[in-house]
Amino acid sequence: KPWIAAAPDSWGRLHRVAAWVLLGNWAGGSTVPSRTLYPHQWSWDSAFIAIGLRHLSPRRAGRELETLFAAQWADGRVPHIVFNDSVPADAYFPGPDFWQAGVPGEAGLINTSGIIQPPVHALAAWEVHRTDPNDSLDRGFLHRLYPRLAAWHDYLLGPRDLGGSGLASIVHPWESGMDNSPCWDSPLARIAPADPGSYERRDLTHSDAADRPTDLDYGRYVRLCTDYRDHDYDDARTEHAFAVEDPCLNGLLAASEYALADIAAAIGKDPGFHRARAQAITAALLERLYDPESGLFRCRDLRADGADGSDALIGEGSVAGLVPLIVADLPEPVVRSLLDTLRGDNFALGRVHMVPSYDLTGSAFDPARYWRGPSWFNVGWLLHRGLRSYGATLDAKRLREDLLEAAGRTGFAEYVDPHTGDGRGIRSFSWTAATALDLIA
Ligand code: 9YW
Repeated sequence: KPWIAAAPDSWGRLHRVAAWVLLGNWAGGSTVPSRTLYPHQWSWDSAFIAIGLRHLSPRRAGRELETLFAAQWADGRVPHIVFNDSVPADAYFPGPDFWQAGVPGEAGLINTSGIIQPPVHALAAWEVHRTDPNDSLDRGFLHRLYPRLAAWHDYLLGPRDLGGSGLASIVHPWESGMDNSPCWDSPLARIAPADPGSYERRDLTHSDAADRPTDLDYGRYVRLCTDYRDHDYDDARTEHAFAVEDPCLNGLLAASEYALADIAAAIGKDPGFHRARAQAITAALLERLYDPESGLFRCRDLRADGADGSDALIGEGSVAGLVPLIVADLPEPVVRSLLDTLRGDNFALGRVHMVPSYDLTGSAFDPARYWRGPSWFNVGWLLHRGLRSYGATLDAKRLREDLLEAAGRTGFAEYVDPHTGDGRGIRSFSWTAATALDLIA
């Protein structure tokens, strides 16, 4: 089989460059998000990367996921970073010295972080398998991964169901994958920042400070990880001063649980448990996080005191609240409202570049700063999938062209300004290339 198949339409050149970017970021057993800014393996990045890489080599895409799951902890959690020991320890902050975490591997200790990222993995594993099902089954890819994926979801719905509601909670903004989203401003305001002299940021060496989280954000991020680390990352013993139910993470969990059902069926196991669990997550999402007034899912702050009787749904409108569009079988009125919100003035689908990460009319909107406004390619890919699955064909077609055009024009930027379309952050970013490859295929 050819490694790099020809692209089916006019995106042939983009396909070649995307392949070149992605293969150039291959580090031997997995792909780095970026050679400069992120020189290790990141959890949800690897899932998006595998979804694109499968079009170049399904085996390598499988390896990407298996490398990540080789660093899975005994409690089922999949760490958000797996450190590459051939990179200097101070290349990224917080590095292995900070986390002091890891698991035994075949070639010694695998250093990892102690927090998580959204569970896109079962979805990715299923897509990788579907690319070449016979070869995948012959090699036992799903057989090996299935128990690990199931343990990962068990962790999220077990120790991480902090609200006892059937949803997983995040205990750090980094766990959302949308680090400095305005949704975290109010829950973070309660956290005392760590002493700025106690650590040194590394990200500003490679990126413009105006495009990145602030120093105050970082102080709070460090405080939260330090508390978790000092309690051995034990969810039962850590106070978790930050605890939020996030619709993006839980929407991905529901979609991944459906994929896990397909995976179970493909290897001759009963899919019933996973189907029922996917339906239960979907029901909890709708019950706990859906806000019919705004046509958007919201984040629920489990530590808001609610003394005034108010509920703890966070007011800020983030694109995280539209991601549940990838979940199957949502009630029709919910789908209709989500589509209206996507097309309306807050997210302006078709009138701005891609889909902004935060409400365009929100008071915290900033077109340049990371997850406070810029449009991201992984999120665009997810929404494209949701639009297609709910029959919004024209919107999906336009979004696809928009994503591909922006990826090519910006040299596979990390994110773009939704108003001008200018590339922001670093270039040759892996999931930008990977999602482009998948959209072209
Ligand atoms: C950081 C790697 C990661 C992504 C996250 C993104 C960013 C790490 O980069 O976080 O240092 O800011 O927010 O979603 O996985 O690409």
